[in-house]
Amino acid sequence: MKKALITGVTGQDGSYLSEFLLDKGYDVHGVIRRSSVDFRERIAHLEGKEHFHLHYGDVSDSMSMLQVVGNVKPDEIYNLAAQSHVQVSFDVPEFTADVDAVGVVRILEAVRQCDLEKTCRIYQASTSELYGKVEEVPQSETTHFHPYSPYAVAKLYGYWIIKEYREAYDMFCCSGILFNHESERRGETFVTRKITLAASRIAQGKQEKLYLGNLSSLRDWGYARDYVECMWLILQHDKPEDFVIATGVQHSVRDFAKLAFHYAGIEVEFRGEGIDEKGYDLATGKAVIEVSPDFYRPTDVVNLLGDPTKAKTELGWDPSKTPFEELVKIMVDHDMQKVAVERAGEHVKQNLEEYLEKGIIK
Ligand code: NAP
Ligand code: G4F
Repeated sequence: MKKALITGVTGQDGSYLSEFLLDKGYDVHGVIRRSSVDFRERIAHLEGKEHFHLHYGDVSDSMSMLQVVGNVKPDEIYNLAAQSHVQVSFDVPEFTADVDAVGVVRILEAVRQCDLEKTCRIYQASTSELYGKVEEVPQSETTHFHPYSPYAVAKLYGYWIIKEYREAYDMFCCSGILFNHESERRGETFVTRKITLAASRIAQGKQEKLYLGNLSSLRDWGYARDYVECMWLILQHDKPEDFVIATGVQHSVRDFAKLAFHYAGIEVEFRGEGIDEKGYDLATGKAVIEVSPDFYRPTDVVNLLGDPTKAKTELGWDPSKTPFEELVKIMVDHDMQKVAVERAGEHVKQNLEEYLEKGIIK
């Protein structure tokens, strides 16, 4: 039985990857951080399973990583741990560098210190943000990097230190340069999930308006569930190499919002420009989407489109498994249901309070 160690196991990708590897028959070990709210929503359904184990650790703490790697002795490590929010990286640049850049070398060194460098394969969660202020469209494995945020600069260190250890110590370590991938488990402050949740709340009368930043920003959005397969394929390849993982299809934030609201039952038309652009509900004439400069970034990456040819030909991965329209629908369907359940819960609570107050129930 192969052993895999996943950092960032509680995140969107960590949860899907855990499911994927358990299905493949792996013994899966995840690194978790202590938090005052010990509610690990995305992996709650896996806790207690025979081959799923959790270890406390932190990639900013060398000793903890050394201990976890030494105890588990994994065949494969998937380093997904990161402060992964680009806008937040402008507020906490030093912390982002510690986790997203130096965290990578801590893992590589832990593997070497535990004498596992000849047996343990390492996957590094790299990103299309490396292309930043893009120098070529579409972007491939040979496109120049031009990082455009503290997050991207930190991830660039991660990319190069992986390459360095591969060449210096002959280690099997690789970067997957993943373009944006989303899901119903996506963090609620990333633009796609922010939109699908807001569309669901507005459709069910729980929210008035959605405020967004740059509506014209272009992304190559895929489904996270499909992308974790690629992480595994990269480590099963006969030689250690880096791969671009993307769909090869591009849409704007505006396109995403229009389609998400459509699936939530609201037809939206955008009018106006820049900060004055608004999305109007065609049935009521009310503006349901507005632009707020609070969500503008000091430097924004606006034209990401990946070329997945290498992953397709060398790994046999299918980049068109979940088309854009299906992804948006999956997310909206999930959030419509989530909001409906929340509303039902509020209703029950209200009734209960009323009955208690009136003494109908004690
Ligand atoms: P996510 O949902 O934000 O998850 C990040 C994970 O990292 C969480 O489990 C978090 O734990 C953990 N973490 C943060 N700081 C840590 C630390 N110091 N030590 C240990 N764990 C730590 O991110 P995601 O979307 O799943 O992305 C996974 C990885 O892929 C990240 O490295 C991200 O930068 C990269 N990536 C993502 C995309 C994308 O579109 N999703 C694209 C390219 C690359 P807590 O739950 O305790 O906070
Ligand atoms: O959803 P986002 O925050 O994702 P971003 O910045 O592309 O980063 C994500 O994908 C990267 C891969 O390229 C990962 F490496 C990274 O870890 C993360 O998962 O923003 C997407 C775009 C940006 O251009 C942003 O300016 O949407 C624009 N946007 C417009 N309004 C907004 C908003 N982004 C957010 N988060 N919130 C808004 O209200």
